[in-house]
Amino acid sequence: MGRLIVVSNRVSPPRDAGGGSQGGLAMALAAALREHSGVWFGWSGRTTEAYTGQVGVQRVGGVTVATLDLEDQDVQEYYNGYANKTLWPLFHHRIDLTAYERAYGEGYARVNARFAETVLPLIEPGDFVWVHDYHLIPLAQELRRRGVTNRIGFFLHIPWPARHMLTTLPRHAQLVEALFDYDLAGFQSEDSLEAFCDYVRHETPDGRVDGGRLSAFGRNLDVGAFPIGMDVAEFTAALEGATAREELERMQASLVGRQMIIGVDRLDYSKGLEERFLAYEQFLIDNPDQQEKVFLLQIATPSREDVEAYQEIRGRLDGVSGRINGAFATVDWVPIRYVNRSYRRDQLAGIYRAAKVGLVTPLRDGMNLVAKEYVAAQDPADPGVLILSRFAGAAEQMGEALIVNPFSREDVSDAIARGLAMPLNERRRRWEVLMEGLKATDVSAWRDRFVSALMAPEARPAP
Ligand code: ADQ
Repeated sequence: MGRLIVVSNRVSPPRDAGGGSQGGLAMALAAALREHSGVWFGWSGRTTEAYTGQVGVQRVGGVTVATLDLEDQDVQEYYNGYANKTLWPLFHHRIDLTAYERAYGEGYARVNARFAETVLPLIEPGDFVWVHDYHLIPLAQELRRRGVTNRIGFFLHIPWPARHMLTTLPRHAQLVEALFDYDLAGFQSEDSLEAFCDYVRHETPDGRVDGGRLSAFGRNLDVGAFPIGMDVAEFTAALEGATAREELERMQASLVGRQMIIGVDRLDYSKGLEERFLAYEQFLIDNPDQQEKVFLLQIATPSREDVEAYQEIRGRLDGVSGRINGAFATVDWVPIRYVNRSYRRDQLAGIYRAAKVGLVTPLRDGMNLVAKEYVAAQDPADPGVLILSRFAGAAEQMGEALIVNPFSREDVSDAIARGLAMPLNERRRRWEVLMEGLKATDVSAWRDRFVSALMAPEARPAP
Protein backbone atom coordinates (compact mmCIF):
# COMPACT_ATOMS: atom_id res chain seq x y z
CA MET A 1 0.00 0.00 0.00
CA GLY A 2 1.40 3.43 -0.98
CA ARG A 3 2.07 6.24 1.43
CA LEU A 4 -0.24 9.16 2.06
CA ILE A 5 0.91 12.64 1.06
CA VAL A 6 -1.23 15.38 2.59
CA VAL A 7 -1.02 18.83 1.04
CA SER A 8 -2.62 21.89 2.63
CA ASN A 9 -1.93 25.61 2.62
CA ARG A 10 -0.44 25.46 6.12
CA VAL A 11 0.83 22.45 8.03
CA SER A 12 0.10 22.04 11.71
CA PRO A 13 1.38 18.68 12.91
CA PRO A 14 0.98 17.96 16.63
CA ARG A 15 4.09 18.99 18.53
CA ASP A 16 3.97 15.76 20.49
CA ALA A 17 2.19 12.45 20.01
CA GLY A 18 -0.52 13.47 22.49
CA GLY A 19 -1.27 16.64 20.59
CA GLY A 20 -1.43 18.97 23.61
CA SER A 21 -4.07 21.59 23.04
CA GLN A 22 -4.23 21.24 19.27
CA GLY A 23 -7.23 20.80 17.03
CA GLY A 24 -8.78 17.52 16.01
CA LEU A 25 -8.04 17.94 12.32
CA ALA A 26 -4.28 18.17 12.86
CA MET A 27 -4.47 15.16 15.18
CA ALA A 28 -6.52 13.09 12.75
CA LEU A 29 -4.31 13.85 9.79
CA ALA A 30 -1.17 13.21 11.81
CA ALA A 31 -2.54 9.82 12.89
CA ALA A 32 -3.26 8.91 9.24
CA LEU A 33 0.21 10.08 8.22
CA ARG A 34 1.84 7.94 10.89
CA GLU A 35 -0.23 4.93 9.85
CA HIS A 36 0.64 5.35 6.17
CA SER A 37 4.19 6.67 6.87
CA GLY A 38 3.41 9.74 4.88
CA VAL A 39 4.41 13.33 4.42
CA TRP A 40 2.55 16.56 5.20
CA PHE A 41 3.41 19.33 2.77
CA GLY A 42 2.49 23.02 2.84
CA TRP A 43 3.53 26.64 3.19
CA SER A 44 5.81 27.31 6.17
CA GLY A 45 4.02 30.59 6.92
CA ARG A 46 7.32 32.38 6.25
CA THR A 47 8.09 34.74 3.41
CA THR A 48 11.40 35.39 1.68
CA GLU A 49 12.30 38.34 -0.49
CA ALA A 50 12.72 36.18 -3.58
CA TYR A 51 11.23 32.72 -4.06
CA THR A 52 13.82 29.98 -3.46
CA GLY A 53 11.86 26.78 -4.08
CA GLN A 54 13.71 25.12 -1.23
CA VAL A 55 11.86 22.55 0.83
CA GLY A 56 12.50 22.22 4.55
CA VAL A 57 11.97 18.70 5.90
CA GLN A 58 11.48 17.92 9.59
CA ARG A 59 10.12 15.11 11.77
CA VAL A 60 7.50 16.54 14.13
CA GLY A 61 5.49 14.35 16.51
CA GLY A 62 6.23 11.23 14.44
CA VAL A 63 5.19 12.92 11.19
CA THR A 64 7.42 14.00 8.29
CA VAL A 65 6.66 17.61 7.53
CA ALA A 66 7.90 19.34 4.39
CA THR A 67 7.43 23.09 4.02
CA LEU A 68 7.96 25.72 1.41
CA ASP A 69 8.59 29.46 1.90
CA LEU A 70 6.71 31.91 -0.32
CA GLU A 71 7.64 35.40 -1.43
CA ASP A 72 5.69 38.50 -0.39
CA GLN A 73 3.93 38.88 -3.70
CA ASP A 74 2.74 35.26 -3.46
CA VAL A 75 1.22 35.88 -0.06
CA GLN A 76 -0.49 39.06 -1.25
CA GLU A 77 -1.93 37.58 -4.43
CA TYR A 78 -2.47 33.93 -3.57
CA TYR A 79 -3.23 33.86 0.16
CA ASN A 80 -4.60 37.31 1.06
CA GLY A 81 -5.75 37.78 -2.54
CA TYR A 82 -7.36 34.92 -4.44
CA ALA A 83 -7.89 32.59 -1.47
CA ASN A 84 -9.17 35.07 1.11
CA LYS A 85 -10.52 37.98 -0.95
CA THR A 86 -11.95 36.01 -3.87
CA LEU A 87 -12.77 32.39 -3.13
CA TRP A 88 -13.59 32.67 0.60
CA PRO A 89 -16.21 35.44 0.25
CA LEU A 90 -17.60 34.00 -2.99
CA PHE A 91 -17.99 30.49 -1.59
CA HIS A 92 -19.69 32.03 1.45
CA HIS A 93 -22.10 33.87 -0.89
CA ARG A 94 -20.65 37.32 -0.21
CA ILE A 95 -20.23 38.55 -3.76
CA ASP A 96 -20.33 42.09 -2.34
CA LEU A 97 -16.96 41.37 -0.69
CA THR A 98 -15.48 39.34 -3.55
CA ALA A 99 -12.46 40.79 -5.38
CA TYR A 100 -12.41 39.85 -9.06
CA GLU A 101 -8.83 40.84 -9.80
CA ARG A 102 -6.73 39.17 -12.46
CA ALA A 103 -3.48 39.62 -10.52
CA TYR A 104 -4.94 37.51 -7.71
CA GLY A 105 -5.86 34.75 -10.14
CA GLU A 106 -2.36 34.83 -11.59
CA GLY A 107 -0.77 34.65 -8.15
CA TYR A 108 -3.05 31.72 -7.28
CA ALA A 109 -2.01 29.84 -10.42
CA ARG A 110 1.66 30.64 -9.80
CA VAL A 111 1.66 29.41 -6.21
CA ASN A 112 -0.22 26.24 -7.15
CA ALA A 113 2.46 25.60 -9.78
CA ARG A 114 5.15 26.23 -7.13
CA PHE A 115 3.49 23.81 -4.72
CA ALA A 116 3.36 21.20 -7.52
CA GLU A 117 7.01 21.68 -8.48
CA THR A 118 8.25 21.35 -4.94
CA VAL A 119 6.05 18.47 -3.79
CA LEU A 120 6.72 16.52 -6.99
CA PRO A 121 10.06 14.93 -5.91
CA LEU A 122 8.39 13.68 -2.72
CA ILE A 123 5.73 11.67 -4.58
CA GLU A 124 6.63 8.05 -5.29
CA PRO A 125 4.76 5.58 -7.51
CA GLY A 126 1.80 4.14 -5.63
CA ASP A 127 1.54 7.06 -3.15
CA PHE A 128 -1.86 8.66 -2.56
CA VAL A 129 -2.13 12.43 -2.48
CA TRP A 130 -4.78 14.18 -0.39
CA VAL A 131 -5.15 17.91 -1.09
CA HIS A 132 -7.04 20.18 1.31
CA ASP A 133 -9.18 23.20 0.70
CA TYR A 134 -9.84 26.13 -1.58
CA HIS A 135 -6.27 27.40 -1.61
CA LEU A 136 -5.17 24.46 -3.74
CA ILE A 137 -7.96 23.59 -6.17
CA PRO A 138 -5.64 23.59 -9.27
CA LEU A 139 -2.92 21.50 -7.61
CA ALA A 140 -3.90 18.18 -9.21
CA GLN A 141 -3.92 19.83 -12.63
CA GLU A 142 -0.40 21.15 -12.04
CA LEU A 143 0.74 17.72 -10.88
CA ARG A 144 -0.85 15.98 -13.90
CA ARG A 145 0.98 18.45 -16.18
CA ARG A 146 4.18 17.24 -14.56
CA GLY A 147 3.34 13.61 -15.26
CA VAL A 148 1.88 12.51 -11.92
CA THR A 149 -0.53 9.58 -12.43
CA ASN A 150 -1.05 8.73 -8.74
CA ARG A 151 -4.53 8.84 -7.26
CA ILE A 152 -5.23 12.34 -5.95
CA GLY A 153 -8.13 13.33 -3.73
CA PHE A 154 -9.45 16.77 -2.77
CA PHE A 155 -11.47 17.81 0.27
CA LEU A 156 -13.19 21.19 0.47
CA HIS A 157 -13.55 22.46 4.06
CA ILE A 158 -15.80 25.38 3.10
CA PRO A 159 -19.18 25.27 1.33
CA TRP A 160 -19.46 24.91 -2.44
CA PRO A 161 -21.43 27.94 -3.70
CA ALA A 162 -24.73 27.97 -5.53
CA ARG A 163 -24.32 27.89 -9.32
CA HIS A 164 -25.46 31.48 -9.92
CA MET A 165 -22.95 32.74 -7.37
CA LEU A 166 -20.06 30.79 -8.85
CA THR A 167 -20.77 32.02 -12.34
CA THR A 168 -19.97 35.58 -11.18
CA LEU A 169 -16.32 34.46 -11.03
CA PRO A 170 -14.38 35.16 -14.22
CA ARG A 171 -13.01 31.85 -15.51
CA HIS A 172 -15.24 29.80 -13.19
CA ALA A 173 -15.21 26.96 -15.70
CA GLN A 174 -11.40 26.75 -15.43
CA LEU A 175 -11.64 26.36 -11.69
CA VAL A 176 -14.20 23.57 -11.98
CA GLU A 177 -12.31 21.89 -14.81
CA ALA A 178 -9.23 21.80 -12.57
CA LEU A 179 -11.21 19.70 -10.09
CA PHE A 180 -11.70 17.06 -12.76
CA ASP A 181 -7.97 16.29 -12.55
CA TYR A 182 -8.63 14.74 -9.14
CA ASP A 183 -9.88 11.19 -8.77
CA LEU A 184 -12.09 12.04 -5.81
CA ALA A 185 -13.60 15.31 -4.55
CA GLY A 186 -15.17 15.41 -1.09
CA PHE A 187 -17.56 18.04 0.26
CA GLN A 188 -18.74 18.79 3.80
CA SER A 189 -22.46 18.40 3.16
CA GLU A 190 -25.08 17.05 0.80
CA ASP A 191 -26.00 20.66 0.13
CA SER A 192 -22.48 21.47 -1.14
CA LEU A 193 -22.31 18.24 -3.12
CA GLU A 194 -25.66 19.01 -4.73
CA ALA A 195 -24.51 22.56 -5.60
CA PHE A 196 -21.43 21.15 -7.29
CA CYS A 197 -23.47 18.60 -9.27
CA ASP A 198 -25.87 21.35 -10.25
CA TYR A 199 -22.99 23.35 -11.75
CA VAL A 200 -21.68 20.32 -13.63
CA ARG A 201 -25.14 19.52 -15.01
CA HIS A 202 -25.90 23.02 -16.22
CA GLU A 203 -22.64 24.83 -16.90
CA THR A 204 -20.44 22.25 -18.59
CA PRO A 205 -21.04 21.23 -22.21
CA ASP A 206 -20.67 17.49 -21.59
CA GLY A 207 -21.50 17.28 -17.88
CA ARG A 208 -23.21 14.13 -16.55
CA VAL A 209 -24.08 13.14 -13.02
CA ASP A 210 -24.46 9.47 -12.32
CA GLY A 211 -24.77 8.96 -8.57
CA GLY A 212 -21.34 9.55 -7.09
CA ARG A 213 -19.60 9.52 -10.46
CA LEU A 214 -19.50 12.69 -12.54
CA SER A 215 -18.17 13.21 -16.01
CA ALA A 216 -17.30 16.50 -17.71
CA PHE A 217 -14.46 18.01 -19.71
CA GLY A 218 -13.90 14.51 -21.08
CA ARG A 219 -12.95 13.14 -17.66
CA ASN A 220 -14.51 11.33 -14.70
CA LEU A 221 -14.58 12.39 -11.07
CA ASP A 222 -15.88 10.53 -8.02
CA VAL A 223 -17.64 12.80 -5.54
CA GLY A 224 -19.18 12.44 -2.13
CA ALA A 225 -20.26 14.20 1.05
CA PHE A 226 -17.74 13.49 3.81
CA PRO A 227 -18.92 15.61 6.76
CA ILE A 228 -15.93 16.29 9.01
CA GLY A 229 -16.24 15.28 12.66
CA MET A 230 -14.49 16.35 15.82
CA ASP A 231 -12.08 14.35 17.93
CA VAL A 232 -14.59 13.34 20.59
CA ALA A 233 -12.14 11.20 22.58
CA GLU A 234 -9.47 13.90 22.73
CA PHE A 235 -12.03 16.53 23.71
CA THR A 236 -13.60 14.34 26.39
CA ALA A 237 -10.13 13.69 27.84
CA ALA A 238 -9.37 17.43 27.79
CA LEU A 239 -12.64 18.04 29.63
CA GLU A 240 -11.51 15.79 32.46
CA GLY A 241 -8.14 17.51 32.82
CA ALA A 242 -7.23 20.04 35.51
CA THR A 243 -7.28 23.05 33.15
CA ALA A 244 -10.83 22.42 31.94
CA ARG A 245 -12.03 21.86 35.49
CA GLU A 246 -10.39 25.04 36.73
CA GLU A 247 -11.87 26.99 33.83
CA LEU A 248 -15.33 25.55 34.54
CA GLU A 249 -15.09 26.53 38.22
CA ARG A 250 -13.88 30.00 37.32
CA MET A 251 -16.77 30.46 34.90
CA GLN A 252 -19.31 29.09 37.38
CA ALA A 253 -18.07 31.52 40.03
CA SER A 254 -18.43 34.40 37.58
CA LEU A 255 -22.05 33.49 36.74
CA VAL A 256 -23.31 34.75 40.12
CA GLY A 257 -26.56 32.90 39.52
CA ARG A 258 -26.97 34.09 35.93
CA GLN A 259 -27.29 31.89 32.86
CA MET A 260 -24.62 32.07 30.21
CA ILE A 261 -25.05 31.90 26.45
CA ILE A 262 -21.83 31.18 24.60
CA GLY A 263 -20.49 31.97 21.13
CA VAL A 264 -16.98 30.95 20.00
CA ASP A 265 -15.78 31.84 16.53
CA ARG A 266 -12.93 33.07 14.44
CA LEU A 267 -13.67 36.75 13.87
CA ASP A 268 -15.05 36.28 10.36
CA TYR A 269 -17.99 37.90 8.57
CA SER A 270 -19.30 34.44 7.60
CA LYS A 271 -19.94 33.59 11.25
CA GLY A 272 -22.90 35.99 11.56
CA LEU A 273 -21.61 37.73 14.68
CA GLU A 274 -23.24 41.09 14.06
CA GLU A 275 -26.59 39.42 13.33
CA ARG A 276 -26.08 37.35 16.50
CA PHE A 277 -25.53 40.43 18.67
CA LEU A 278 -28.63 42.04 17.19
CA ALA A 279 -30.70 38.90 17.73
CA TYR A 280 -29.55 38.78 21.34
CA GLU A 281 -30.53 42.43 21.72
CA GLN A 282 -33.95 41.47 20.31
CA PHE A 283 -34.16 38.73 22.94
CA LEU A 284 -33.46 41.29 25.70
CA ILE A 285 -36.20 43.52 24.30
CA ASP A 286 -38.68 40.66 23.85
CA ASN A 287 -37.96 39.24 27.32
CA PRO A 288 -37.38 42.15 29.72
CA ASP A 289 -37.70 39.76 32.69
CA GLN A 290 -34.52 38.05 31.45
CA GLN A 291 -32.41 41.22 31.63
CA GLU A 292 -29.76 40.87 34.36
CA LYS A 293 -30.49 37.12 34.47
CA VAL A 294 -28.46 36.10 31.41
CA PHE A 295 -25.39 37.24 29.54
CA LEU A 296 -23.75 36.39 26.25
CA LEU A 297 -20.06 35.48 26.30
CA GLN A 298 -18.75 35.91 22.77
CA ILE A 299 -15.18 34.78 22.16
CA ALA A 300 -14.03 35.96 18.73
CA THR A 301 -10.38 35.53 17.89
CA PRO A 302 -9.12 37.97 15.25
CA SER A 303 -8.05 36.31 12.00
CA ARG A 304 -6.84 37.40 8.52
CA GLU A 305 -6.16 40.88 9.84
CA ASP A 306 -4.36 41.89 6.62
CA VAL A 307 -7.67 41.72 4.73
CA GLU A 308 -9.77 44.91 4.92
CA ALA A 309 -13.12 43.13 5.22
CA TYR A 310 -11.85 41.60 8.48
CA GLN A 311 -10.73 44.97 9.87
CA GLU A 312 -14.15 46.31 8.98
CA ILE A 313 -16.17 43.56 10.63
CA ARG A 314 -14.02 43.90 13.74
CA GLY A 315 -14.81 47.60 13.92
CA ARG A 316 -18.53 46.95 13.43
CA LEU A 317 -18.61 44.34 16.20
CA ASP A 318 -16.85 46.71 18.61
CA GLY A 319 -19.53 49.27 17.76
CA VAL A 320 -22.57 46.99 18.06
CA SER A 321 -21.45 45.27 21.27
CA GLY A 322 -20.57 48.65 22.81
CA ARG A 323 -23.92 50.12 21.85
CA ILE A 324 -25.90 47.17 23.27
CA ASN A 325 -23.87 47.18 26.47
CA GLY A 326 -24.30 50.94 26.82
CA ALA A 327 -28.05 50.66 26.33
CA PHE A 328 -28.77 47.70 28.65
CA ALA A 329 -25.96 47.36 31.24
CA THR A 330 -26.57 48.04 34.92
CA VAL A 331 -24.01 48.70 37.64
CA ASP A 332 -23.37 45.00 38.14
CA TRP A 333 -24.45 43.42 34.84
CA VAL A 334 -22.98 43.60 31.35
CA PRO A 335 -25.19 41.89 28.72
CA ILE A 336 -22.36 40.99 26.32
CA ARG A 337 -18.91 39.94 27.41
CA TYR A 338 -17.03 40.34 24.18
CA VAL A 339 -13.54 38.83 24.17
CA ASN A 340 -11.04 39.03 21.33
CA ARG A 341 -8.36 36.68 22.60
CA SER A 342 -7.97 33.00 21.86
CA TYR A 343 -8.20 30.12 24.30
CA ARG A 344 -6.62 26.71 24.48
CA ARG A 345 -8.84 23.77 23.65
CA ASP A 346 -8.92 22.50 27.22
CA GLN A 347 -9.89 25.97 28.49
CA LEU A 348 -12.62 26.17 25.86
CA ALA A 349 -13.94 22.78 26.96
CA GLY A 350 -14.51 24.10 30.49
CA ILE A 351 -16.03 27.36 29.23
CA TYR A 352 -18.49 25.57 26.91
CA ARG A 353 -19.62 23.37 29.76
CA ALA A 354 -20.58 26.33 31.92
CA ALA A 355 -22.95 27.67 29.23
CA LYS A 356 -26.68 26.94 29.27
CA VAL A 357 -27.00 27.75 25.56
CA GLY A 358 -24.50 27.39 22.70
CA LEU A 359 -25.24 29.97 20.03
CA VAL A 360 -23.80 28.96 16.65
CA THR A 361 -25.32 31.13 13.96
CA PRO A 362 -23.05 31.40 10.89
CA LEU A 363 -24.63 32.88 7.77
CA ARG A 364 -22.89 30.14 5.84
CA ASP A 365 -20.33 27.57 7.02
CA GLY A 366 -18.80 24.41 5.55
CA MET A 367 -19.37 22.42 8.74
CA ASN A 368 -18.73 24.34 12.01
CA LEU A 369 -16.89 22.34 14.62
CA VAL A 370 -17.79 24.70 17.46
CA ALA A 371 -21.37 23.33 17.34
CA LYS A 372 -19.99 19.83 17.85
CA GLU A 373 -17.54 20.86 20.58
CA TYR A 374 -20.29 22.63 22.53
CA VAL A 375 -22.35 19.42 22.56
CA ALA A 376 -19.37 17.22 23.46
CA ALA A 377 -18.53 19.47 26.42
CA GLN A 378 -21.94 19.19 28.12
CA ASP A 379 -22.70 17.50 31.42
CA PRO A 380 -24.83 14.44 30.49
CA ALA A 381 -26.90 14.91 33.65
CA ASP A 382 -27.69 18.57 32.91
CA PRO A 383 -26.80 19.41 29.32
CA GLY A 384 -27.18 22.81 27.70
CA VAL A 385 -29.04 23.53 24.47
CA LEU A 386 -27.42 24.05 21.07
CA ILE A 387 -28.92 26.70 18.79
CA LEU A 388 -27.63 26.11 15.29
CA SER A 389 -27.91 27.94 11.99
CA ARG A 390 -29.57 26.01 9.19
CA PHE A 391 -26.77 27.33 6.96
CA ALA A 392 -23.97 25.47 8.76
CA GLY A 393 -23.07 22.11 7.22
CA ALA A 394 -23.44 20.72 10.76
CA ALA A 395 -27.22 21.30 10.59
CA GLU A 396 -27.59 18.32 8.23
CA GLN A 397 -26.32 16.05 10.98
CA MET A 398 -27.57 17.86 14.10
CA GLY A 399 -31.34 17.99 13.71
CA GLU A 400 -31.86 17.74 17.48
CA ALA A 401 -30.39 21.21 17.95
CA LEU A 402 -32.76 24.18 17.78
CA ILE A 403 -32.30 24.99 14.10
CA VAL A 404 -32.63 28.68 13.28
CA ASN A 405 -32.47 31.16 10.44
CA PRO A 406 -29.56 33.42 11.47
CA PHE A 407 -30.86 36.25 9.27
CA SER A 408 -34.01 36.52 11.41
CA ARG A 409 -33.52 38.26 14.75
CA GLU A 410 -36.95 37.16 15.89
CA ASP A 411 -36.29 33.53 15.03
CA VAL A 412 -33.01 33.51 16.97
CA SER A 413 -34.52 35.49 19.85
CA ASP A 414 -37.34 32.92 20.16
CA ALA A 415 -34.85 30.06 20.11
CA ILE A 416 -32.78 31.66 22.89
CA ALA A 417 -35.91 32.00 25.02
CA ARG A 418 -36.88 28.41 24.27
CA GLY A 419 -33.37 27.09 24.97
CA LEU A 420 -33.09 28.85 28.32
CA ALA A 421 -36.50 27.52 29.42
CA MET A 422 -36.17 23.99 28.05
CA PRO A 423 -37.06 21.29 30.62
CA LEU A 424 -34.33 18.88 31.70
CA ASN A 425 -35.90 15.77 30.12
CA GLU A 426 -36.08 17.42 26.70
CA ARG A 427 -32.53 18.74 26.99
CA ARG A 428 -31.27 15.28 27.86
CA ARG A 429 -33.19 13.57 25.08
CA ARG A 430 -31.87 15.98 22.46
CA TRP A 431 -28.33 15.89 23.81
CA GLU A 432 -28.18 12.08 23.84
CA VAL A 433 -29.14 11.89 20.17
CA LEU A 434 -26.62 14.61 19.25
CA MET A 435 -23.83 12.96 21.25
CA GLU A 436 -24.47 9.55 19.66
CA GLY A 437 -24.15 11.21 16.27
CA LEU A 438 -20.88 12.93 17.21
CA LYS A 439 -19.33 9.65 18.31
CA ALA A 440 -20.48 7.73 15.24
CA THR A 441 -19.13 10.38 12.85
CA ASP A 442 -15.99 11.60 14.61
CA VAL A 443 -12.87 12.87 12.91
CA SER A 444 -11.28 9.42 12.60
CA ALA A 445 -14.39 8.06 10.90
CA TRP A 446 -14.29 11.03 8.49
CA ARG A 447 -10.63 10.51 7.70
CA ASP A 448 -11.01 6.75 7.27
CA ARG A 449 -14.00 7.17 4.94
CA PHE A 450 -12.13 9.62 2.76
CA VAL A 451 -8.84 7.73 2.73
CA SER A 452 -10.53 4.43 1.90
CA ALA A 453 -12.56 6.01 -0.89
CA LEU A 454 -9.30 7.41 -2.25
CA MET A 455 -7.26 4.23 -1.83
CA ALA A 456 -9.86 1.62 -2.71
CA PRO A 457 -12.56 3.25 -4.82
CA GLU A 458 -14.03 -0.10 -5.88
CA ALA A 459 -14.77 -0.91 -2.23
CA ARG A 460 -16.81 2.25 -1.82
CA PRO A 461 -20.40 1.58 -0.81
CA ALA A 462 -23.05 2.88 -3.17
CA PRO A 463 -24.32 6.33 -2.09
P1 ADQ B 1 -13.29 27.51 10.63
O1 ADQ B 1 -14.01 28.50 9.79
O2 ADQ B 1 -12.07 27.98 11.30
O3 ADQ B 1 -12.93 26.19 9.79
P2 ADQ B 1 -14.84 26.04 12.81
O4 ADQ B 1 -15.15 24.70 12.28
O5 ADQ B 1 -15.99 26.67 13.52
O6 ADQ B 1 -14.41 27.05 11.69
O7 ADQ B 1 -13.64 26.05 13.86
C1 ADQ B 1 -12.51 25.30 13.74
C2 ADQ B 1 -11.78 25.19 15.10
O8 ADQ B 1 -11.29 26.44 15.58
C3 ADQ B 1 -12.64 24.61 16.21
O9 ADQ B 1 -11.96 23.51 16.75
C4 ADQ B 1 -12.76 25.72 17.24
O10 ADQ B 1 -12.72 25.27 18.58
C5 ADQ B 1 -11.55 26.57 16.97
N1 ADQ B 1 -11.90 27.96 17.29
C6 ADQ B 1 -12.80 28.73 16.64
N2 ADQ B 1 -12.88 29.94 17.22
C7 ADQ B 1 -12.03 29.91 18.26
C8 ADQ B 1 -11.67 30.85 19.27
N3 ADQ B 1 -12.24 32.07 19.28
N4 ADQ B 1 -10.74 30.49 20.20
C9 ADQ B 1 -10.19 29.27 20.17
N5 ADQ B 1 -10.50 28.33 19.25
C10 ADQ B 1 -11.40 28.65 18.31
C11 ADQ B 1 -13.15 25.70 8.46
C12 ADQ B 1 -14.57 25.82 7.92
C13 ADQ B 1 -15.55 25.11 8.85
C14 ADQ B 1 -15.12 23.66 9.06
C15 ADQ B 1 -13.65 23.58 9.47
C16 ADQ B 1 -13.15 22.13 9.48
O11 ADQ B 1 -14.93 27.18 7.76
O12 ADQ B 1 -16.85 25.15 8.30
O13 ADQ B 1 -15.90 23.10 10.11
O14 ADQ B 1 -12.83 24.29 8.53
O15 ADQ B 1 -13.36 21.49 8.26
